Formats: sequence, structure tokens, C-alpha cells
Amino acid sequence: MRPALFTLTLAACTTSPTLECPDVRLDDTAPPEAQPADTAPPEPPDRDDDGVPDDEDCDPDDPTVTLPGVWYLDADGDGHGDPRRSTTACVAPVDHVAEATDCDDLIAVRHPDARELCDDLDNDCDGLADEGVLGATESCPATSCAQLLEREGAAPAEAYLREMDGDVAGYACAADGSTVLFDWAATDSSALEDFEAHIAFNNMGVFRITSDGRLEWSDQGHTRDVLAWRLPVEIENDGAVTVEILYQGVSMEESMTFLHARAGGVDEHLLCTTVLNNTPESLWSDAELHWRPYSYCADQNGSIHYTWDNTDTSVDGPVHAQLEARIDEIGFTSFMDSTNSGDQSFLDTLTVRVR
Ligand SMILES: [Ca+2]
Ligand SMILES: [Ca+2]
Ligand SMILES: [Ca+2]
Ligand SMILES: [Ca+2]
Repeated sequence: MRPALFTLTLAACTTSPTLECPDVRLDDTAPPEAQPADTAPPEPPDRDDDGVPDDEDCDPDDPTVTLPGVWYLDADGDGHGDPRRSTTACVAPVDHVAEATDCDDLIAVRHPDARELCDDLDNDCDGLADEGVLGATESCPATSCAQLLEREGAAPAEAYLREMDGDVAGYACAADGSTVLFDWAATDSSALEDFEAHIAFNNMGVFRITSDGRLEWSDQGHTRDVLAWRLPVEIENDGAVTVEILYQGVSMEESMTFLHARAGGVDEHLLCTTVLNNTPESLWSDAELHWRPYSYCADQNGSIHYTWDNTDTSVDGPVHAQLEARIDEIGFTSFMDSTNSGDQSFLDTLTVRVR
């Protein structure tokens, strides 16, 4: 009875989806069946013998044609594909190319072989926009040396061009990206004209280039005079100014000179001379006082002689100031009085840069 029951149970377990079947081996001692001979699987057909099976070969009869290629969409038709959009096929689909180097597949003037244009775009896909053309020609003026520094990714060219009210003017750039607004030395009569070009008010009795190459001014007639020099700043800037100056005041008992910058409608002092205790503003007329800076900076204990020498970078270095707002104007204002003695001012060099 037992063999009959075992046979019945095994038959049920092989036909029932729920019944668990024991791991049964009917006869462990039976000899293993003979294994088939060790032969390699048959090679798939490769009619042209190019190493690619016929069912993968783009042309099974042409050994120069093998596997399908990867093709990249060239949506803007500039011959360079979008590396993010590819497909595999034996023949390039419409609007697809074999190479994938387009940095912008929506703009045809942007690809690695494009020439850089003055269009605020990175045409040649090197990560820089308008490099080499910005500021280099009249048709592509820059707004500042700082813009050039940013675009070029390095110290800008020595000089660049900038458009102002339809005119293109040349400016020099410093390595830190600042723009040289005024680079002046009292040398000859043409230097006097360059300086005078920015004079807003001047009723000095003496105003001249001396024989030893200095700009001198004084109120020789004891009339208490004012010199107001204003340099408009039309270069885009973030309020950073650098000034190199060589200036001397002689016997300035009741005289004073200021170097200042107007930023955000406020005069900020860059350099100022001493103002003695007994210097009354009433010494000057209302017309002259109109040109005084917004507020005086006064060192009541200073000398009546002084020198500003920020041209020697090995000593003091230039005057640097980071103002709160965009600088619109640099001012140099001198109030001269020589009632008591011969007050004199001498300016040798003046360089102003903004960034
Ligand atoms: Ca393209
Ligand atoms: Ca493109
Ligand atoms: Ca570029
Ligand atoms: Ca460009």
C-alpha cells in the first residue's frame, strides 16, 4: 500500500498550485546520464565577414559598414549636435549629426567653430562672452574696464574703447580692472589745457604752469579766490576710487584744499588740508562758497605747509576709497587767501581711477 500512496501524493503535488512538494530524489544511486559532447555554439551568420553579425550589421553585405552609429540632434542647423539628445541608427535621422559639441543648440551663431561676435553671447563656446572683441573696436565698446576684466577672465587690455553719448572714447585699464579717468602731469601748456577742461570755477590771480613743470595757483591780488575742478565720472563703477597725487600747499594759514568724490549725491572726502581755527567762511563770497565741498574735513592742529604725495607706491601708496554709492564726480577744490602771506598751491601729478 505504501508505494501506491507515495505515487499518488507526488502526482498531486506536481499538478496542484498550492501543495508544497518535498525535495524528493527517487534514486540517489542511479548513474548520471551521459553528458553531450563539449561543442561551441554555432557562429551567427556574418556574410561580409566584418565581425558584426548580420542581424546587427547596418549592411550585412558591405564590410565597410558595421554597427549603427550614435547621432545627435542639431536643432539650430549649425552642424554641431546637442550632447544631451542622441539616438542610435544606421543612417543619420533628419536634423542629426555625428558630433556633439554645441553649447547652445537653439542659437546657430553659438558653436565651437563660431567666430566671437559683439552680441553679449559666448559665440565660440569657451565660457566667455565677447572676449577679444569687446572694447577692441568702435562697434563693440565696453562700459568699463571692470566689464572687460570680467569678460576676459584676466587683466584687461591696456586700452579699450567706450561709447559715451554717441562718441567713442579711449580709456586705459589698470590690472585690477579699474578705469583710468584722468592721468595728468603738469608738463607744458597742453597739460594746462587738459586740466582747465575740467575747471568749473576759477578766479585765482595766478594760474599757470611754472618753468619747472608744476601747476601753480594763488590769489596774488589778496582777493581770496577759489579754484573748483570737477571731473565727471561716466564710467560704470561700484564706488571704488584710487587717486595718485603729488600736491604741495605753502603758507596756507587761512587757505584750504580738498580732494573729494561725489557719490550718491554726497561729497566724500578723499584728502583734505588743515583748516585753522580762525578760518572763517565769511572770508569768501557766496559765489565762491558755492564750490566748497558738502562738509569740510578739518585737522585743526595741522601745519600751514603740507604735501600730499601718494604717487610713490613704495611709501604711502595711492589713496583708495570704497564709497557707498556709484561715484558720479571727482572734485578738487582750493580756497586760497593770502592776506597775511603768500599762500601758494602746486600740483605736479594727478591720476584718478574708478572701478
Ligand atoms: Ca547645433
Ligand atoms: Ca548652436
Ligand atoms: Ca567666447
Ligand atoms: Ca559674443
